[in-house]
Amino acid sequence: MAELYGKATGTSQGLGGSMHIFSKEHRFYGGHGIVGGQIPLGAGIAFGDKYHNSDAVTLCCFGDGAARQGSLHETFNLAMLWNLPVVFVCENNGYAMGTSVERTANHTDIWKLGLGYEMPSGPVDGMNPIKVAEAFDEAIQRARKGGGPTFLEVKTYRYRGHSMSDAQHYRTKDEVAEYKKIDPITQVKDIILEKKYATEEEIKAIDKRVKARVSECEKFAEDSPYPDKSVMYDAVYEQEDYPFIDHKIK
Ligand SMILES: Cc1ncc(C[n+]2csc(CCOP(=O)(O)OP(=O)(O)O)c2C)c(N)n1
Ligand SMILES: [Mg+2]
Repeated sequence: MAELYGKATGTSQGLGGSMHIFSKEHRFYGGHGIVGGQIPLGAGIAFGDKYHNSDAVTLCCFGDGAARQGSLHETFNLAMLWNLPVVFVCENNGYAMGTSVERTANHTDIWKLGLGYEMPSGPVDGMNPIKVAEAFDEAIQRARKGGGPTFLEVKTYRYRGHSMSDAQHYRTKDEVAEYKKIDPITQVKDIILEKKYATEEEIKAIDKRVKARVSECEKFAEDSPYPDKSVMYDAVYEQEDYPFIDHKIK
């Protein structure tokens, strides 16, 4: 939350902001401002793990818009060639900003992009959490046993606009309402109640606890200081003799 607010107490010391929430300690490597930039980076992290004989598996998540970037193909090729422990996850939420999947290519089965590289690939019902868990489990186990990459196209939906300035003229309210009927969180709640894993009251208590935790995080972020000007160039490449601007902080 503090990173989202650009505060010094954030995981990237406030230098990353919403697009570069990053924690090496927790193996959480972004957010990337360059759409699809994380695809080759994810394979690079998996390469590092393999090189160091770690049993870690990288989950490399990106959107349907990002899947149309050319670097996906170079990455898939090398990930297969080097048998890297990585699961590529395309979260197909139907839109890249306001551009529907149908408008970005002549085919809409994004998972099929893996087939050209003989990568185990398939669609997953992203509105069904159990199906998602099963597909991820299988892919992670494969990577951990030395079976290499998997490509999962998780078909889901984005209820909200891309940003606050998105007037959502590209879809109807009915379309959004249809997806809300099969909301994954509601589905999980129904399963929990049906199987009597918890009562309605217990779920309400969990909701309350989570809301309190989020408010606590918000307050922590609001009360934290902004980073000092002196760290502005700490995490970027810097050329000492850059001729055009005097970028040294006074
Ligand atoms: C290389 C690049 N091109 C364009 C943009 C502008 N941009 C930001 S988000 C976005 C759409 C991404 O769509 P998708 O991958 O489906 O992700 P989603 O927004 O659905 O999470 C675009 C085009 C960018 N950040 N980087
Ligand atoms: Mg998208």
